[in-house]
Amino acid sequence: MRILLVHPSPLMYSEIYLRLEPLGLERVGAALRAAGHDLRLLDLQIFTARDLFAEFDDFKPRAVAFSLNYLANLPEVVDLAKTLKAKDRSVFIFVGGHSASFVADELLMHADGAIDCVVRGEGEAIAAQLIEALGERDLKTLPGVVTPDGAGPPPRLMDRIDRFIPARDLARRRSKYFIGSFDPCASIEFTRGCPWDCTFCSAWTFYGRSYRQAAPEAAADDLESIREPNAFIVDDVAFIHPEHAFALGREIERRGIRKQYYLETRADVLCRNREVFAYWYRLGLRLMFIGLEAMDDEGLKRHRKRSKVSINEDALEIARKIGLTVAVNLIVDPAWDEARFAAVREWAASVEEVVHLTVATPYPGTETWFTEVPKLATFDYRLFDIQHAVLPTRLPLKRFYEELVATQQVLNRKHLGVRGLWQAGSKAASLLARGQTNFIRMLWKFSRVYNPERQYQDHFRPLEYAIRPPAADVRPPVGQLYVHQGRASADLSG
Ligand code: B12
Ligand code: SF4
Repeated sequence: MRILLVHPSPLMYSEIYLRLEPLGLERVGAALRAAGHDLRLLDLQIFTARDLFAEFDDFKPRAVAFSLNYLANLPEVVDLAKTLKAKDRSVFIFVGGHSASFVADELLMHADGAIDCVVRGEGEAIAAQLIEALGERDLKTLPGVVTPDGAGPPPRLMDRIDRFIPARDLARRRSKYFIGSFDPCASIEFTRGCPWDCTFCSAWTFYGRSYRQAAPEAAADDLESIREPNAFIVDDVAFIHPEHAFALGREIERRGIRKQYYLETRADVLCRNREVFAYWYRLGLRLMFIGLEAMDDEGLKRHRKRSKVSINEDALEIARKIGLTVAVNLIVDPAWDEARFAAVREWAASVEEVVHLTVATPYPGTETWFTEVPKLATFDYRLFDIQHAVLPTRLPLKRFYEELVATQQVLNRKHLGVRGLWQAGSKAASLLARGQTNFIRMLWKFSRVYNPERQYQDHFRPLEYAIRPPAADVRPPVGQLYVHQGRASADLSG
């Protein structure tokens, strides 16, 4: 069958810092291709809605599959599905991905018949079965499938996460994918899931707190097939288990694969496994992102981060000694006032690392969805991108954005200070020489995208689709938040 895979457009953060290949769709695409289907993929982070409609008319797909990882993209996906369905009533439209899995019923309600079903959980195992079942079987009997008439049993976890190597050839204009000076940059997955349980995060509830690893040989096969000189490791928490990280590294070394790597991990994992990170530095690891989240132990406890400020400090010291460039994240509490923003600016100016700020946002699938939702200040999905305030702010909203953006600007300027600009300049020149312009564009775009007036005005856009809050403000038993019910929590000891 002809199937068109679609990734929605970028959110604010991706307009500046990065743009990455739609790995989930490439994995689902690999599974559909293995079942003999004819596929095309259109990534709206690069292409426009007009391109999508032209592709639809040209390819004449019998099914369209949208990826919906980000809640803020929900209205866009609903509108696109409605337009495509109006063009051809017979086309089968389905949606999968992280956020879709948590708000399946709501998505179908807004789509009003334009979306035929939502697929909850990982898509590789079920996508081909779903297509095969069309017109043959009642779709609502399939695991993870939710239709307007009812839902099938819970989705099943795949036995091996490396069963389908991503169909990377489906992503067109690959030179558009980058992160900072890693331009161009591919993405790769070594592990799936997270065994921790932070209150603001849904990475662990999606996979039922399970944690699976790709076989080193399969991961190296995948890496070897990547042409880009840089790779973004998409794992939620990289290198939790040192033996797996070393085995991956040895396989990469044995094959003589040379690339530069970016990854995201936890401070305590870095402290515990410092020799792993030092070894990976020798293999090409250069950039790393650590979610510090709070500047005091009380804040870390509130987020159930299961770590301490002293561990965060040790981790930064270790990373500096290894020679890694680190970006850290702090969660902005909507209760922050001018003094608090000033204190953060002061702290950020005192450390070497690049500091990112994200605004506390309760998402469906997290525990904070139940504890914070009674306070929601907006029901607009589009504002759920952790760059907007969706909870009431202590400062007047406009003032809050002024402080937020002023702080981000200071941090950005520090990042691109005299030394940084010089380095960025020489990096930019070498990228330009190779025809890569993503990084250079990023350097000049900040003020246009991060703009307090724009962020404030975003709250007053007409609201067509409103978020459906939970029926009661009681936290359900944790297991009920899980998309994949499967496994017990994995070993954290490393
Ligand atoms: C890598 C990653 C990114 C990459 C994005 C890569 C991309 N182009 O998609 C980058 C770094 C750009 C990114 C940015 C952001 N991210 Co992010 N990201 C992730 C992360 C860590 C892994 C996603 C991934 O690639 N996994 C590997 C692939 C193979 O899995 P997958 O995409 O989930 O796909 C599987 C299933 O979801 C499903 N599936 C997916 N699509 C489809 C489609 C169909 C039809 C079917 C059947 C199935 C299906 O099957 C796939 C295979 O099993 C997730 C956490 C997580 N564990 O999911 C957060 C996560 C998705 N990100 C999140 C957030 C908040 C953001 C930002 C808003 C953060 C910010 N600082 O502003 C930005 C916004 C980005 C944007 N859209 O513009 C949140 C989402 C919250 C929400 N509910 O909306 C998550 C869940 C992290 C978290 N802990 O809360 N992110
Ligand atoms: S450690 Fe990271 S991925 Fe895991 S639950 Fe906490 S924030 Fe989410």
